[in-house]
Amino acid sequence: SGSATTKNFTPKFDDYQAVYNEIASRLEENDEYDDGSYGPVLVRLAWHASGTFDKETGTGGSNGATMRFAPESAHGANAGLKAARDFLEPVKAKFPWITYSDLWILAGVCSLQEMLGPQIPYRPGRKDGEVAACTPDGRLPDASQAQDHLRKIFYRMGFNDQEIVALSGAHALGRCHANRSGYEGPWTFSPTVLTNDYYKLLLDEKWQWKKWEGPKQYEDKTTKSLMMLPADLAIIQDKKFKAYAEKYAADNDLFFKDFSAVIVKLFELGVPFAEGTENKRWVFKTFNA
Ligand code: DDH
Repeated sequence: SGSATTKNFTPKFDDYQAVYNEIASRLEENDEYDDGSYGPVLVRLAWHASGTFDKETGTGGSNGATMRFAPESAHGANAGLKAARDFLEPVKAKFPWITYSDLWILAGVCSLQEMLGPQIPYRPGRKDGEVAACTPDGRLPDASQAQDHLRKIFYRMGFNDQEIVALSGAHALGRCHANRSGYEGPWTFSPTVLTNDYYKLLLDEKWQWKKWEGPKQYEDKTTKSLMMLPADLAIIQDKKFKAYAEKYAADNDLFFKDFSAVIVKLFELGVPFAEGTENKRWVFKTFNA
């Protein structure tokens, strides 16, 4: 828009809603990708941008969008996320005033809401960083490991056990790709709709080792078409984690409420927001409401 090219342009809610709408309409247009949506991989981009945060040093987090640069773009955990970054390039070109770091998180928010998830309040304020701000490899979780590792990784970001379990419900969405992580398959039967099915399936299905040449992963005994990572099974193997998984399996509203709260926290880790904005987050209107 004309105003967006004016010097000293200060974008407002409506300007961010326009970016939201552009992402949502591109999600609809590009429905041939994967299971029919770029939504899951955009959520993963927002999560991997944020999940590098270290509360001791204040480094990492979504401020900076340093995954644009090597070495961070080449970290094993980020394999395949170029598809998400490339998807957003035309959006960045149309709205050049938004930072990559605000755009990536807005895309995560938009995807979660458009995939029928809860409202995810949002505030802008992230600035793009330099290559020197790239985080070291190894800050994101390793799928072959279990509860001790999950606690080490997520406590470093500042999360507790309940929050670890609530965040893990994001695996209702998307799938593993053998050519990205080495793992293969979706966690649920509806990988483009956010539900509490991840917890239900974890608890209700019988999970057995998949017999294949790839890395150790589980398959459901009934259909052999779903998967769980060793790190997913840890959510029901650990007593404290399991108690939360049972609550979320029984109550989708509770899952939505807790998931929204914890994903807002994740997306804001380490971001130096302007003072006085903590209680001034925006809720975007869904595109197809
Ligand atoms: Fe995840 N995740 N994730 N994940 N994740 C993968 C895919 C997706 C782990 C490993 C993997 C979260 C936590 C964990 C999403 C969101 C979130 C893949 C497959 C692996 C491996 C990648 C590929 O092959 O393309 C592990 C380990 C953990 C953990 O230990 C807790 C969290 C917290 C989130 C979140 O969003 C809050 C999403 C979405 C995907 C699907 C991506 C896609 O392309 O589809």
